[in-house]
Amino acid sequence: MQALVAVVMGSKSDWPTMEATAEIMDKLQVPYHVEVVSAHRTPDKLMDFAATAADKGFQVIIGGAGGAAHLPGMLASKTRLPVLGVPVQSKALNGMDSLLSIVQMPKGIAVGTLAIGTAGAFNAGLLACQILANNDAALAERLEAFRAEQTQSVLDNPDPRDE
Ligand code: RP5
Repeated sequence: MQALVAVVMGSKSDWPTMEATAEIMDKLQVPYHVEVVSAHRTPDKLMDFAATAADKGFQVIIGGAGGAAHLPGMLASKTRLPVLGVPVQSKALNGMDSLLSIVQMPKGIAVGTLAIGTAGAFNAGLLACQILANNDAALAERLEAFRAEQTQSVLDNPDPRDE
């Protein structure tokens, strides 16, 4: 099946975070591609990946990186596809470095930046699904069901002392 979302990350060490992106896309049955593409260690691969992504049929790119996190911005510089950036929580600065280096894109090249860590990774996948759902009625229904299930689970468990 054609992968619609490309999930790339700077290092294998980002996978425990970026797994959350895969989790929601698995749940919503959106086909995706996963690959390590490093802005620093494999810069030529990064440029080629971004330049050919639209022709390969991807509709959204999610880039997760930590530290001096150039990956989402560099991807965005070489593709017209929407790029969602996930700041991976770094050891030295807890992800503030990742967040600031992804979010502060100069005017003219856009990156949609999510929260630091697994919440951001999950929401990047969710947002990609929401973008795709504009042109996919079945996916839109699965999204509505996911949201209804989430709401119901909170309503069914109002006591904070319960598991
Ligand atoms: C970034 O450097 C990666 O995205 C990762 O978050 C961070 C550390 O990478 P490793 O040294 O663990 O490979 O490029």
